[in-house]
Amino acid sequence: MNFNFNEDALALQDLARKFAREEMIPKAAEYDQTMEYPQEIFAKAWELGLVNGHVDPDLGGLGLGCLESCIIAEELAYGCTGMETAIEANSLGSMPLLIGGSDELKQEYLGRLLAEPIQAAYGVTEPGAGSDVSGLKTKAEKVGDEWVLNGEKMWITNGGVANWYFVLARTNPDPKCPSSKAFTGFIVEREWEGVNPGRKEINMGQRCSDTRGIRFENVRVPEKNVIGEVGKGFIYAMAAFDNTRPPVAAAATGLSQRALDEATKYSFERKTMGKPIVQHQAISFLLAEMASRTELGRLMTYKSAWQVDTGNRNTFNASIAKLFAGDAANQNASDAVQIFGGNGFNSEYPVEKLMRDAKIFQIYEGTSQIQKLIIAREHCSKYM
Ligand code: CO8
Ligand code: FAD
Repeated sequence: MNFNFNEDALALQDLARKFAREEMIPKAAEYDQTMEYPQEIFAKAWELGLVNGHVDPDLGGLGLGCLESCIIAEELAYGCTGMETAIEANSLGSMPLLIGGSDELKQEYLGRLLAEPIQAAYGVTEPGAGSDVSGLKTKAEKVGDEWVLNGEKMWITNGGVANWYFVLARTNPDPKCPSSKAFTGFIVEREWEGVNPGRKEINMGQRCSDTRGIRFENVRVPEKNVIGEVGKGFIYAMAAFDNTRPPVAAAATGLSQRALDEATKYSFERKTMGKPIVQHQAISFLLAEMASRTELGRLMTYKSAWQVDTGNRNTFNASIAKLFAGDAANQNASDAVQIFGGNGFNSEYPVEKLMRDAKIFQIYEGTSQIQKLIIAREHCSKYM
């Protein structure tokens, strides 16, 4: 592993950092309050090449590696994780297609994302099945040369704004059929008849990100919109996470770094008992712990991304990175609020938003408990 970034990666980092500082931070509080979808920010980021960077060059994309995507995700998340989630959801939505889709399908749907600043979404979770993906009930049946899709998805990021969705549906009704053969992935367009996104959900944090339920009622999906092989959708959906959990861990690290920076600046300014609070060891030790967590989360994120870029299976390390960085973001945000004292609890200061925004990093893209389940399985399999 070598984390001396090359010139291109450093230029991307600078670009994303400048964008976060100049475009995102000044508007973050307003978008948090209004909960409006940040289309203006999305479009500017898209113009700069900070969205969809993972799309292959032969499809017209930048072909960025996972590590470069993580560098961008961390910088954007430093600005606002609500906006960053809205941007990063395009990678998650398109990842199963990149992994399993035909060239024709990729050209059509990834081509759309490159042609205009529009969104994609990843539709797996349902009201009755989140952690237990194998338990999802949305089904697709082959009728003639089309598939007919029925079911309901829940908590879909970009659900109300996406042009198209990746939808995972059961195509083998036999309950004994293994997950690796029972589900199929489809590309479903927002404008097709029978596709009904619900109301925007009002969440604790990352409030400008658009999260919705979506109902699919007798939606007719052409055969060409099947991703890869019929029956392999579960595998594509899981393999996607190996690529997207590192950027989620990177975003959590961006939030950790922001909490650390805000808390450090404040602790130099705020005085009690005749000296800046940074000179109280209790405060400087909190900063030391926050700095350690940020560095460790970043290192594990880089390692799990580097494995993707070097063609190695990273499931174990991606889950460790997501687990550790998600917990680190929550602890850092909480410590930052503590260091700000009463001001930390107030929306005039930036850290209460960080604390609300951080919580979802322990829930989406697999809860912390599910990351432990994956880490334990991967670990134990080496002993069997
Ligand atoms: N790669 C390839 N194949 C895999 C992988 C993988 N990573 N993982 C599992 N598989 C295969 C297995 O090898 C097995 O195949 P086979 O039968 O041939 O051996 C098959 O899949 C079944 O695997 P399991 O037996 O492990 O399946 P389980 O039913 O036990 O379930 C999990 C496994 C890990 C519990 C799975 O259900 C899971 O990951 N749950 C969590 C779901 C999750 O993370 N949801 C997130 C939804 S998206 C989201 O939240 C987006 C948030 C915001 C987005 C914006 C971006 C910031
Ligand atoms: P459950 O699975 O019901 O879990 C409830 C609790 O039980 C959790 O603490 C969980 O960790 C624990 N638990 C469950 N099973 C086990 C087990 N086997 N062992 C130990 N503990 C367990 N999904 C998408 O498909 N696409 C998206 O774009 C998307 N975006 C989201 C955005 C937001 C804001 C939110 C809130 C969710 C989003 N999700 C999305 C869904 C998200 O991935 C799920 O909420 C998450 O995976 C947990 O599923 P659940 O909510 O059904 O909780």
